[in-house]
Amino acid sequence: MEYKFAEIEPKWQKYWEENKTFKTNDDYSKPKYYILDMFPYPSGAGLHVGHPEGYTATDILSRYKRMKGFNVLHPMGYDAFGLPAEQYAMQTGTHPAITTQKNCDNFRRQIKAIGLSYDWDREINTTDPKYFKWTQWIFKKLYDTYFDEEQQKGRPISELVIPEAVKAEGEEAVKAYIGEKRLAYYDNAQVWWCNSCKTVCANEEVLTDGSHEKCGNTVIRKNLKQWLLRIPHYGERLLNGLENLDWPEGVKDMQRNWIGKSTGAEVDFAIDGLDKNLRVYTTRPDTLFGATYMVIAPEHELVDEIVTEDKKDAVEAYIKAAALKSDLDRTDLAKEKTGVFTGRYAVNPVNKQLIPIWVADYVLMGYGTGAIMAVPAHDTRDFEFAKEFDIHINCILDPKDAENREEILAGDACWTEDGAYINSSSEETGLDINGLNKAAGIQKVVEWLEGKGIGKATTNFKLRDWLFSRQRYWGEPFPVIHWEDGEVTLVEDENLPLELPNLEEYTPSESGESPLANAEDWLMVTDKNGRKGRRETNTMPQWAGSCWYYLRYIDPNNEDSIFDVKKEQYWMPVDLYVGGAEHAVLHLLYSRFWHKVLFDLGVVSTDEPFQKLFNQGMILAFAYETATGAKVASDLVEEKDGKYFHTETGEELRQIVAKMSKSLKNVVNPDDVIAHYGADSLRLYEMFMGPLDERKPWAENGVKGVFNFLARVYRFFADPAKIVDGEEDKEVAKLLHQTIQKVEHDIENLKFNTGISALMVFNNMAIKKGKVTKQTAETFAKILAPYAPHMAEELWSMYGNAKTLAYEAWPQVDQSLLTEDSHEYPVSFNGKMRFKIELPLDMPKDEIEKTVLADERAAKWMEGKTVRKFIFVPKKIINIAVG
Ligand code: ANZ
Repeated sequence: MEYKFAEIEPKWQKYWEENKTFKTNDDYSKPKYYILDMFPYPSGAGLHVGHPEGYTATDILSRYKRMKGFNVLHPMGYDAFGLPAEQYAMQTGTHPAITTQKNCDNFRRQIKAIGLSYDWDREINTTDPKYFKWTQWIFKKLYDTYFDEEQQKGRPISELVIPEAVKAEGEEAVKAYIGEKRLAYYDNAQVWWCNSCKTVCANEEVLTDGSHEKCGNTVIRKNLKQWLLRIPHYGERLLNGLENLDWPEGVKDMQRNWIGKSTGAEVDFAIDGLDKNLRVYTTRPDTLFGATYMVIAPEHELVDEIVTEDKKDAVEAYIKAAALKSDLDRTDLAKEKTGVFTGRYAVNPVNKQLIPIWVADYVLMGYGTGAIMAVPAHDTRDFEFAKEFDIHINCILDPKDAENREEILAGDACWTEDGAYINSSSEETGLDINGLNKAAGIQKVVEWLEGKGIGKATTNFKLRDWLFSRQRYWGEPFPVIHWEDGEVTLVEDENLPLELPNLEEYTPSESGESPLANAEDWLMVTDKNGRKGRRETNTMPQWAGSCWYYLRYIDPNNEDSIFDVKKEQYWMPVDLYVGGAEHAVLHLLYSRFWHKVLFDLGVVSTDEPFQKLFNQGMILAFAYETATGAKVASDLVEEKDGKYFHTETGEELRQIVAKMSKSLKNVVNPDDVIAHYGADSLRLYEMFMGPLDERKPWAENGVKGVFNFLARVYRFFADPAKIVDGEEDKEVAKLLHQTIQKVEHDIENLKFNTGISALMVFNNMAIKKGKVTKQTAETFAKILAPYAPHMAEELWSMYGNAKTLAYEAWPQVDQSLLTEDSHEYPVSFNGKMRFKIELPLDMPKDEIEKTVLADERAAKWMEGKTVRKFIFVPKKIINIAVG
């Protein structure tokens, strides 16, 4: 009864494939369950054991739900645009589509070898023109949508009401007005630019010293025309939508922080000597009396006007230097504050005092209005700045009980907590908030500002417009044409998809445009009137394809529309989405944004895409380091009696747990695990390692352990001599039903590791008893099936069943077998558990005491001692105090 997994597994994989066992039909008569995995980027390295962790979990649930009578949608695909294929193309000239195809084929082969029950007829690939046709279509929708503030929803741009005043200004003004409302727009945006590589760099590619990670050349800030998406309009909706989602709290919090809603006010300060106002955003309008200077961001549009003649050179030099810094560098609290005085003053509206206007890079252009009123007495950054540049500090909140009150009142320390207002009245303007508390202070000042028409309450979001273009070849082309007269038009739906041209050269063009600028034939277009145009050369970022892929699985081969409406209504929302925690913000926020826009436009029927989210924990591996902490590759390590030594130096090494990485040579390839132990062992071990959401190290021994379990299962359950007819033994029947209940409960709660333990316990019992009935054996095969489907199918067919068990009904728990008539008590002596004893539930206490004390196992713990107390808690514990 040898467990020949290498024969069993390919046989069933072939059966499933040939019979299309897991093909999903849109059977509306059944309840649906949509289980989604985060689809992989098909890298050249193939799968690592981290991928199958989430995939196995969702596969177990899918197989279980099918047996529970659900119509399960469980698809797989590839997020296949991306830089590596393009870089490979630059080096070798191999078209990225070819590399990608090869990698996808390898991923598919690897995934199939794990026996995952995907419906392969629904496979999608973001680089397939039949797929990205619809990515382009959605982009067009974004372009043609505006956000109606009043209704808090996206609406077709054709419904936008143009104010009369704008109309009066003429056609250009109307166009500009519409352009400002579109959710997708084309504008100058600041990007990092590497002059030696002639490419835009992502923030992550720029090192802290301002150099390009790849070539060491100093990058510069450059203004380039880019596509941007107005995601901040959906800030409020994205925030509120989180409430009803069954997502990890940590992920929700990260999204909340990223959205970063704050409430405050915009206030206009008159600029001395100019007929202009400087508008600031503040969360603390109540501190206006403490505003002793102002700061504008170096990129602020009024800088040139504000700077006085004698300060021009200094300010210009400062702005140049600031352009080289990242936002993080600029706002880091620990960094030294820098800035320069513009020579000009503003008028503080609450007391008419003149306060200096500075340019400083700790104020960012992309947040609020890009200008602030600085309140050094009560804001740490402003305090540091004022100290550095010797600016007046005016304390307006009495810290009352603070230890260093005198220091604070004198402006020698910063106070950021609440307090009672002082120095907060002005005879000249009539405003007085002295004595109020913070909430009342804010309210009074905002009302006063609104009454005077110089300020209003506003909400701000940290969320910025999403920079939605890259200077790359291997991405979705924008369906956009820029005409010589300045007009921008989109490619008509019937001409989608707009495919990528074939190129000889994948290196970026001289001008810094994407390689698409080299594709002359593709690039230049002429309309029927002879007007010349040029296609957009940027491509979409990798996020685009992954923003909506879950929708295409619903109807992946539909050529006429993005999907069938009825199918979408049936399948959405996704019931469970499983993937890595690294996608807590960007991917999940971006797809929620697109989904909400599509919802507003009536394309999808739900407001949120993913009802439940679960993050699997990262799989780590053992690694080795020397006494000085130097890492040693795993192939240079040998084990002797539980200790680890360097094979070359003989030095003893420390075993640590680290991320799998090529350099540590500790990456585990699922192909190797399958070759040694089989796919069912791989699956089982992935789940048995520990709770799904925890980080845990891969250990070869553990794989051996679950392999031994499966081999024991096979030796017993595949042995006809062990499978008998007749009535099942009472104890076996009871444990079987307890096991069904436990496995079911654990699958429903994604606690796969403990479900496996229950299966192991049952297997031990069966082996101990030496036989089980055929009915029991069949039931066991069914509850084993989600975990170890190849083995389960094999046993099932051995028992004479002709068809797959994938759609057999999940066994019903016989509750009557579970009602307890006895309980197994742990028995402790002086608080230490010594043995367990099974006692009838209806046994009176005095008889229990007699039985326990008379048990031969108790004698050892009572020898030479007397029983002082016998504590008995029904259905819980027995504790005996002896002394
Ligand atoms: C005066 C003030 C007094 C402020 C005080 C704070 C405390 P959050 O809460 O993150 O929204 N600020 C506004 N725009 C800024 C920009 N573009 N770059 C840097 N800082 C900016 O932060 C809002 C506060 O950050 C605003 O309120 C403003 O400083 C500053 F006791 O105004 B406050």
